[in-house]
Amino acid sequence: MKNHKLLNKIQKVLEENRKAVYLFFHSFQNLERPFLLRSDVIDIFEIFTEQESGISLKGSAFEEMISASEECAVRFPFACFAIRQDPSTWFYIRFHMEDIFMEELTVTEFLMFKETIVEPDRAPDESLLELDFEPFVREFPRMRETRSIGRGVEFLNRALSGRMFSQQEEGFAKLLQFLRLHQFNGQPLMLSKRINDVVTLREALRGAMKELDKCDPDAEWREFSGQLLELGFLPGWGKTAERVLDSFQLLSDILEAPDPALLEKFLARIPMIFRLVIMSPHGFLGQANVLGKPDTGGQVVYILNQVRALEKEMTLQIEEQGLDIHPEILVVTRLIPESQGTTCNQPVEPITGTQNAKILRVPFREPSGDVVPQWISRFEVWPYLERFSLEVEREILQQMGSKPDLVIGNYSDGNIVAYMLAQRMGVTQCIIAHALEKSKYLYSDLHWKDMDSQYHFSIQFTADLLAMNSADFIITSTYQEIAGTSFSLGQYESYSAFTMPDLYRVVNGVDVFDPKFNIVSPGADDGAFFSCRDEEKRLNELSGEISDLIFGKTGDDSRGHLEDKNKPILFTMARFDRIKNITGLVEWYGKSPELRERANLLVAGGFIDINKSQDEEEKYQIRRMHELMDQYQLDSQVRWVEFLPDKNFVGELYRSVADTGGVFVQPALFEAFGLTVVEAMSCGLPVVATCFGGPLEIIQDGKSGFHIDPNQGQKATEKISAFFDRCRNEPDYWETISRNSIERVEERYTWTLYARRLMTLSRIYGFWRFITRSERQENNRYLEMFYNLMYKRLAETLGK
Ligand code: UDP
Ligand code: LCN
Repeated sequence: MKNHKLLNKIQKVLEENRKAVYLFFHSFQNLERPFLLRSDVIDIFEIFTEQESGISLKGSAFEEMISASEECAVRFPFACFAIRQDPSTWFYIRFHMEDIFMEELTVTEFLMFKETIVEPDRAPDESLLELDFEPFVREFPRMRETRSIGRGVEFLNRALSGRMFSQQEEGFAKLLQFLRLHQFNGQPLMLSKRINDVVTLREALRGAMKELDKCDPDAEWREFSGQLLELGFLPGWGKTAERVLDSFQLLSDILEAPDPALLEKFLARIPMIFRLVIMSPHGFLGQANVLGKPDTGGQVVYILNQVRALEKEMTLQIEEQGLDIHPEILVVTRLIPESQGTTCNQPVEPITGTQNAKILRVPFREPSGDVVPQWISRFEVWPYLERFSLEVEREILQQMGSKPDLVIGNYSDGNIVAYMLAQRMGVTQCIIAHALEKSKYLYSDLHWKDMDSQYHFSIQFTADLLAMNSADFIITSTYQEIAGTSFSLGQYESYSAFTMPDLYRVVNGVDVFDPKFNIVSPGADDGAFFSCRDEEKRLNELSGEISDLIFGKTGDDSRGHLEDKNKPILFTMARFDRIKNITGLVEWYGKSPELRERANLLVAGGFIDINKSQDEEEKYQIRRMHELMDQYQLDSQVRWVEFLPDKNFVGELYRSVADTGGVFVQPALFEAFGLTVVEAMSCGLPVVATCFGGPLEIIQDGKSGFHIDPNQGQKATEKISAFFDRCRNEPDYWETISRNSIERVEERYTWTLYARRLMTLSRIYGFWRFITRSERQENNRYLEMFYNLMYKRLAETLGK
């Protein structure tokens, strides 16, 4: 047994409290399920320790183990626990429930134990394909501290520059090689062929800096470039003499004494990203009339804002480097001929508010070559993606005239296509998860066979593993998306070890300590979402329409009529997915006379007429909404309107709700990030949001909003009622939370901060990709095999 401190302590408890441990496990005999979650194990333990026979285990190492149990699998006479003290400390223990002994298991043994429970008729499958990515990164720097997770770039720079410059001259030669790479449309940038070794570079730098010292700092490149060109320097170092001198000094300092901070600063200004491709195939990706369509939500909003911010930042940076080049961005999605009133049937659509960014749409094709005319669900896209990626590659080359400098994937399908493109075109690959499915559906890995006909998770998780392990860097919106919290697993962490019985077993799928992870949080569109106190900007012209929306009579597209217009409004708005828990909120409200007395409820989402919906999950939620409105007789206190497609209108609605002294409620069972939360906060509307997912980090509970546990409806309504009471007693309280919300967003969640950071990361990871390319070959080959033998086979089978 490895020398885990906790294990030794548990061993001692077993020896000293054998009887209590036996009786604890004895209570497992009545279990109806073989798999227990952390909350189940804790509940069983609490009930047991309330009895006399259990008291001795209270406060012991055994209790410590129970609270850290991520899951427990039971098959008589064994109970196996996966213990997670934090993302770095996972271990597995097996208890013999009759003989009361324990032993540590390897991750493989633990996963095999689970497999035998799911498939009791099969012998333990020693030969099942086992995936382990650890050997490929063993020689690569890895972080150790949980607080460093999500700050990979700083760590990577420190670690790799130390390594690269340990043999200084060799390191400098690599840097020189990298600087000679840059060009745009065949025109070389930065260094000419004249500078072909480090000695020449040093000399040239000395000469150039002397020249520049004599120049007016504001002089532009064309005014002083003559001498520099002679020395071997090409455009790309800066717009003004001052900036060029600064870049030369940075490089010269690095060549004198390499330092990671200097290197980061220097790399961050190298002009190397001019053409960018953003992949997002599923759903309806357009600029109007798309929200409310199936599979279409925050990801689309995120991408359009991202593009505008990135183009602005790229233009600014390219200009600062003295180049007259217009960056180009293509957002690539699926062309849907039957476009349901959207522009998704147009092959090319310029993005408003940009100079040179477009949506490029490429259709899915059947094996016969016929175009797939209709929208298809994100769960069904897999058989089309490889062919799609080939056509996309051709279209990109045609549109851009050259390969892109960076490909960014979004969600599982966009990420796997980004992988295909980056591999074939040899470009830097970044991925963004948004909301992956694995953590949304309980036991989606273990019981994959039961769900595969509907969801095809076997393919999706394979795609996720490929994308995560091939990406040069990964952007997340929050920390917990990577590594979770003390009580929940991170979205990425859930890929570190899992099994899909009879398909494959993953013992090291992703490492949350990998320096490829970086937190770069999105923001809200400040043109639409601004403070309710900004009277000049407010869209007062919409007040009549908004008043109708909130207080109007029941119609075809609304239900309920708010009788008491003087109460503050509780507002919620989301896609009608199960996970958003909107009907959960309506039920809490229905059951809480206190809350009903204090506020009206406004719900925006879905359709009132169920026949208008195309989505099964949405239909279920619509049915449930009607049932709840009837059951709790809510028609005079709840106003339900259909989803709202116009962001400017939505912005003014948040502000109008703020005018009533109201709040925005986001009650999701899990929310990957939660753009609505940031939008409402930007408008100064206090937010009460789920503690599972992004809102946990966005909001500081009690300061810039409030957290609620979506599994504890009564407590949630009590907390909201208490907020309204406090607002009544302390006239400034609502205002304080409102102002703190705006401050919080301005400090952390803006698109300008996002774009600056993403551009810096792209350059730095691009650089390290170039430097470490030979070390990554084994990993790439392993992925290629996994792609061909597993992903492709699964996707082709689904297509038949
Ligand atoms: N949204 C909207 N109208 C609606 C519902 C949502 O405009 O009726 C917008 C909302 O303003 C936000 C996005 O859709 O910009 C939802 O993003 P979020 O991250 O909150 O959730 P997702 O839908 O991505 O899960
Ligand atoms: C998907 C989600 O479910 C949201 O939580 C995010 O805010 C959105 O994508 C944008 O990343």
